[in-house]
Amino acid sequence: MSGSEPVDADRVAMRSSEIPSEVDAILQSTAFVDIHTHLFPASFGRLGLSGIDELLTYHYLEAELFRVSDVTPEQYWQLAPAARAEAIWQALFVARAPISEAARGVVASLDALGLDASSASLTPIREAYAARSVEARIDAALRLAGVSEVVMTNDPLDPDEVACWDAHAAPDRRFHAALRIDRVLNDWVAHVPALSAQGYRVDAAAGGTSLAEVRRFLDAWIARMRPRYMAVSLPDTFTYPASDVRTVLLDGAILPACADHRLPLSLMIGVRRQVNPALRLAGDASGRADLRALEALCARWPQNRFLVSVLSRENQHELCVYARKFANLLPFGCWWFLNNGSLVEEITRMRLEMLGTSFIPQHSDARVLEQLIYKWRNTRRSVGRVLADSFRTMADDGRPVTRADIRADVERLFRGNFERFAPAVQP
Ligand code: RAT
Ligand code: ZN
Repeated sequence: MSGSEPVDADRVAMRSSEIPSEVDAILQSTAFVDIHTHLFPASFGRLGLSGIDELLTYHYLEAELFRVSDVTPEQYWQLAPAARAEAIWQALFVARAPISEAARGVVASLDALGLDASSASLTPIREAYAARSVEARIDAALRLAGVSEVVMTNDPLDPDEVACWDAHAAPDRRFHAALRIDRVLNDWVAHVPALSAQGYRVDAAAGGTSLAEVRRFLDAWIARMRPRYMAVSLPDTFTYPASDVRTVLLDGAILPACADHRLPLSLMIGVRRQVNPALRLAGDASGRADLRALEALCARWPQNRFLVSVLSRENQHELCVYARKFANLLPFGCWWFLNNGSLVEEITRMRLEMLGTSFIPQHSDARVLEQLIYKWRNTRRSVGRVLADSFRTMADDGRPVTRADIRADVERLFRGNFERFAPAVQP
């Protein structure tokens, strides 16, 4: 709907039959904030992935290749990247219909970009991509995805990424930073040398000056990146409090830094890293976590805010229950193996029933720029169905629905909740 319509049209009670199309129209015309991606602006050079070869060699599709083809992971990794893309194209798009969620996504993105997804050869698609600048690709992907801003994943211990910050890569106002601390929290001992190399006096036991130095490290990177939140992905075995280095670091450095800088901590819980290392990035799985750890964090750190996504379907209900207990907890997204239409509908329906609109339904987790297009198209489709059902049920129960109601709720879910929970902090 356009903003030029008379204001009262927004306040008129709608007929029940009008609700689904109105929800769709409002979802289409609202620009979303994508709160977790692995994307980068053009100034970050080769860290930012885009194009057909990158779309095809996405780890979701690599996992699917090994299910249908005789090629072994070992043989696959011997291939040059273009040949890997070729193998996936032939196996998953030419030899059979691309019916899985990840394969269909490539088709949807190509189609939206005006490219022929039924071509047996990748050559015309590669040529069309090559003709577009990175800047033009970013503009097109954001526009077609209906996304105005994305949040990156910024790792201060990744040498390639540090090089970009050192070179003062030009900021792009559409790309917000998120300070990712997996290496510190999940693999402390292995990363002590990297912290030392950046000038911080830390030791493997996290004793002595270590906590003060981690705090100095975080303060320095917060000043450089100006992140919207700090973030970590955690295993299904995550416990808190525990007698481990992770608890020492959380209590002694991470959570105090979040509190002082008024930054939420994003916890993505439930990944079982490298259950099949031969598959590399595709080798991670998911596991059910004990969310009492989350209860302890929310209760012990009431001044801190936690953005939380859980990877296991079985943890979703508990997450909603905890969100009802703790206002400093904001559930977000249907992450990774849950980003499928059926599960997004199920999870979003439950969240709406239990939390109203006080959650963030989805993030894209895009690693390749053009994935934004299909991931957000899918989200609009799934969430649209659930929202329309919820509004119709409310109208049946006696509270008429107006366009203003729908507009306000869509804005909350896909922009406002994030803006309020993780506001840009002024320097
Ligand atoms: O969704 C993914 O691509 C995963 O591999 C991870 O990147 C996950 O989203 C994460 O941020 O740890
Ligand atoms: Zn991610």
